[in-house]
Amino acid sequence: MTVAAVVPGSFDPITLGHLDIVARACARFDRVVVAVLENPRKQGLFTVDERVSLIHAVTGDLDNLEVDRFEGLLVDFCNARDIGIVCKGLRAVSDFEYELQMAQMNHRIGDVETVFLSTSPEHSYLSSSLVKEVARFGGPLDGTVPDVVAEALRGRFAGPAA
Ligand code: COD
Repeated sequence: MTVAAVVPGSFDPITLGHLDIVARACARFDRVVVAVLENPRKQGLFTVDERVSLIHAVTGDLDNLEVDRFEGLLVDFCNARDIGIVCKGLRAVSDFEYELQMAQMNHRIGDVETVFLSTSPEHSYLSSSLVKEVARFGGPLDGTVPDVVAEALRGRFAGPAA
């Protein structure tokens, strides 16, 4: 039996924390799909196309990984792609409450189980929002995002402060 998992998120942009969870998911599941949410109500720093290509650029070594996008409910994406497991990273207790609610709702409305991987300690403080804030003001990005993402962030914030 092939076990497939989805790692969903906004990935605006992908950080080393995300990447760690994705790589660890690939080591445990036969097939892993990173699914980028297309949210028409929320404009990101990067377009969904840009996020997808940054993810491709930093995951080339993961043979059992696919990158896709979805709109609407995650469970509908899972059903359409024949995926039974949602794999999420947990950073802190503050993540847990919301993630637990989402896991329970996803279990109720779709036939999916959620598994949580605990963040690696060196990545526990990382979020896309904080990384964008550091980048916006020209701060150092080493240890937070892959080099190609750091370059994209610097390019986005080049010029007069936005
Ligand atoms: N270490 C480990 N894990 C991390 C880290 C880190 N440093 N940073 C982020 N993560 C994990 C997060 O915990 C999350 O699980 C995942 O990576 C993605 O993070 P983000 O911030 O890119 O994405 P989110 O949290 O905005 O993504 C939310 C979803 C898109 C998954 C969610 O909103 C969703 O499924 N939406 C679709 C609508 C739906 O089906 N809703 C659920 C019905 S209840």
